[in-house]
Amino acid sequence: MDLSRSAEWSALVSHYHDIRKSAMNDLFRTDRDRHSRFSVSSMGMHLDYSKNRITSRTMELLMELARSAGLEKKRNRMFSGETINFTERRAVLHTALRRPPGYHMVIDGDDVASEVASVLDQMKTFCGKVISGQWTGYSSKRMTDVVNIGIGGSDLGPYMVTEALKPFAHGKLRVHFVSNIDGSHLAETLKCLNPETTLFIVASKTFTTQETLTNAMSAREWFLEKAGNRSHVARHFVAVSTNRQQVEEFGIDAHNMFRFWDWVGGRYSLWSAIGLSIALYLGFDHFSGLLAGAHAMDEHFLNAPFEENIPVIMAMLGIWYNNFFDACSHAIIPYDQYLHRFPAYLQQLDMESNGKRVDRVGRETDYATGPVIWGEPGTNAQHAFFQLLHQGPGIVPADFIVSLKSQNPMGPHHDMLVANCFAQTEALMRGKSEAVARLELEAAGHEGIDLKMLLPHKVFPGNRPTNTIVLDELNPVTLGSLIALYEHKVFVQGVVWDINSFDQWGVELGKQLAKVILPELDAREAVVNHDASTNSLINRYREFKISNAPLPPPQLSMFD
Ligand code: G6Q
Repeated sequence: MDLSRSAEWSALVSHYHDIRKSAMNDLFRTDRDRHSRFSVSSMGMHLDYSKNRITSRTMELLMELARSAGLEKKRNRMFSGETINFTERRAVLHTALRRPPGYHMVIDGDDVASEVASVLDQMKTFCGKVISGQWTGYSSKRMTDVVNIGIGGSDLGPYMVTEALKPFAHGKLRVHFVSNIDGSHLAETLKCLNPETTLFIVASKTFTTQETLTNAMSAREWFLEKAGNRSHVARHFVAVSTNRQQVEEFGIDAHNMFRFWDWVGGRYSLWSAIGLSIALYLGFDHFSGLLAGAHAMDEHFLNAPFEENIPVIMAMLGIWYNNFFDACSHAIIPYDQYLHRFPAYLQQLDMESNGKRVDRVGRETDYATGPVIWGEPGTNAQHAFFQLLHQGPGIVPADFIVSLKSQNPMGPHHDMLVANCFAQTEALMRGKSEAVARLELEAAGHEGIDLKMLLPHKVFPGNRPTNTIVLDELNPVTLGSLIALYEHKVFVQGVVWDINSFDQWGVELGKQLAKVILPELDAREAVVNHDASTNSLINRYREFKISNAPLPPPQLSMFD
């Protein structure tokens, strides 16, 4: 399909011209059913999307666009394990990881249902042993700390989930995440750990990732400094990977390897054994709850009509702003401190999936694709970047996420949090007109030239769109549904934009060049084979290294 020349796209362009000046305030005033028409409740989650610049006609046209992109068929192709990630020749089956057993599907010779069930069993048994203290370290002490060493998809999901579900942790294990190649990350983490009671999970799909392997090797050195005997590594290092050979070469016993499969993309892998740190920290039952919540969202995505389908609605609203209002970013504002890593997690999910500029047949798109995703928890965000949301020149659509139930009821805190969340979406929509701003200034005693100078700064244009997602409670099940909601939102957008949401070639070039530069940092002669800027940066560091190199040990002959 030639998206931007399709009849459905053109209809949206002309509808945009009809609607772009309409004010949401007026739409609410003239339509008493607006809120109930533009909200959906399901799975302990309420999506209110009535504060968007839409009418019923907008939604009809957006759903027509989704249908014309073949969404239904493409959604079914993903769920049934077809090779939709065609540039890597892989199926995309993270949904199978959270599907109850009893179905039949064979991918690359793997009987998917039984493979998944057997790894889940292995995880369950292992978690049981570690949590109960039956699994002991080399000095017969139980484990107190788990360190997940991984990066990207092998870090962001588990880290985000363990932070989000802290109140559900059983408390017998602490969990830590080391991802950055910057030695400070590992060093700071190890400072508070005892090798006798620390379990390392080396989480890497490929087991070739430079950062993860380097961190894992340094962690092993740190461990062996105290433990001494290499045979002790087996009690303290386990691996999650698709690459058994590399895992064994690293020195990890294959019995302590938890496998997953090529048909699980890195950024979609928290549901696989990559979630081992989650299962250890929360207990296996809560990990199962997370999977169940995600599966409920899968079923909803598969079965709900588009008009009531939460991921489809959110995806098409995103397309409405990205492609027709030229909004090029999207903010995620969880009014929940436990979700403080959720925007960072979604950055990878969305931007690595849909940050593509060529369509499926390799043509450059003449329309925008993935937006910049960003955000921070409210209310902190209000005191930081909300200025731009309210009075900046363009619109930044935003998702506000809040729970009815607080995990830490304490005086007025939760009421204040919720009031701020609702007030911000109201303020973004309502704005403040020049007339109201003038009255307020006059009431405060301003007049004449002083009032004239202040007035434009006090006006809020309003009409700024938001979605509000209200969870009954943030718990393993609702978090599972929430994450799966965004996964499917990203999928729908990729389908409409006709891009491959499941590869990530854009991360390769920098890695290749780093391999060239690494040995050059120790070159004896000045490096000259890059551009002038890169040469100069390399040489600056080289010279620093040379001038700070430890002095060679004194030669005896010098004292003869
Ligand atoms: C995600 C990406 C990427 C990947 C990391 C880690 O979709 O593929 O973020 O997860 O590069 O890769 P490994 O798990 O192979 O170490």
